Amino acid sequence: MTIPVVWSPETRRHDPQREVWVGVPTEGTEVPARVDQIVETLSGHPLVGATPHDDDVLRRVHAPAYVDHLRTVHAAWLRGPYDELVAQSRVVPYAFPTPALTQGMTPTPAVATHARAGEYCYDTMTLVGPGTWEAARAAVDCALTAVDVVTGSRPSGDVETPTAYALCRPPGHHATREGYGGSCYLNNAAVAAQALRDAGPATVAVVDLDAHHGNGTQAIFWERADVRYASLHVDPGAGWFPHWFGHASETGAAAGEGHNRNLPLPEGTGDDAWLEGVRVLAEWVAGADALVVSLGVDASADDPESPLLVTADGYHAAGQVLGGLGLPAVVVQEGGYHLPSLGGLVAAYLDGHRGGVGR
Ligand code: SP5
Ligand code: ZN
Repeated sequence: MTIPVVWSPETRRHDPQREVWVGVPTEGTEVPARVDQIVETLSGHPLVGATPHDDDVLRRVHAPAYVDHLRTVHAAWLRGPYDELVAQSRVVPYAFPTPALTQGMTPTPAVATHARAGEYCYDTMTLVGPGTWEAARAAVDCALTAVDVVTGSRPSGDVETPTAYALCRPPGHHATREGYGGSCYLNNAAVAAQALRDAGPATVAVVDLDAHHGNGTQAIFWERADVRYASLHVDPGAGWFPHWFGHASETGAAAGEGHNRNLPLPEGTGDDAWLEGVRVLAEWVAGADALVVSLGVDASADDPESPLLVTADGYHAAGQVLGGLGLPAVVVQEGGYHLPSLGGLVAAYLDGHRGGVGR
């Protein structure tokens, strides 16, 4: 059985070149070659080109002022002109108006682009370059086109089992309503969930298998009961990104109280305990009308960005569990950084989701 793979060559245009981590420029791991690896490995599935969608859903999931900032900040940087002044063509913030600075006062938006960047970007690892906006926006089109496939407004070639995979890059689950970080700019999974809601399903569940907690998705749906967020990830309490969120005590607020669920896992967790967590989350979301899977494959033992030890067999089994829910599903790519194994892990998940046995 095959699953439509929605992609766009534009997603390759984001080339951050580095991540500034603990003050040191390191070689980034969220690289354009990830797209090629996945496309090549999924060659047995039908490839669908993403179609352009307007900004309607995007501007309801994200603050319009943030969307406008992301679209324009690189051009502003070039006018800086930081490329001439400091030989730096990528937008990198250096100061952040967190409560440590603002102390209850309302800050006036900064004039300097290098300060303005800190109003929307919450870390130093997530650089904006010449093609970043185009790639992130194309990733949103991948997610929205996958929703079209699943909701039947676009032929999928297989109407019985409405499932589609969106090859989104850059990833999205760390992007909040008003900002970006963690290698993420626009929250593709949140856009998919909102678009599914708009298309009919009364409740949507987002199950996040990325090794890191999807703090952005959690934040976007924090006060909503119609989109439930469930995540399995390395414990931020053990010192892992996103550090401040992802704890089991975070259960939502207001109308969303009880509609958020985090299962933090210890470093070194392997298939058995991870799959037990997948089953717990699957049971918890079973009553939903549609499913979004935030498919990060960085929980793999080979991955350089996480200490979890999940195997391809584990991802295959996770696909069987979530596919077994029998819900219309949009599977959205999140993290996963070990180029040689990345595509195989995605393929393993998708084969499991569609009830396949082989890889
Ligand atoms: C979507 C996603 O998986 N984002 C991951 C963000 C976590 N990155 C934080 C850790 C950065 C440290 N990387 C330095 C490793 C040196 N190779
Ligand atoms: Zn991750």
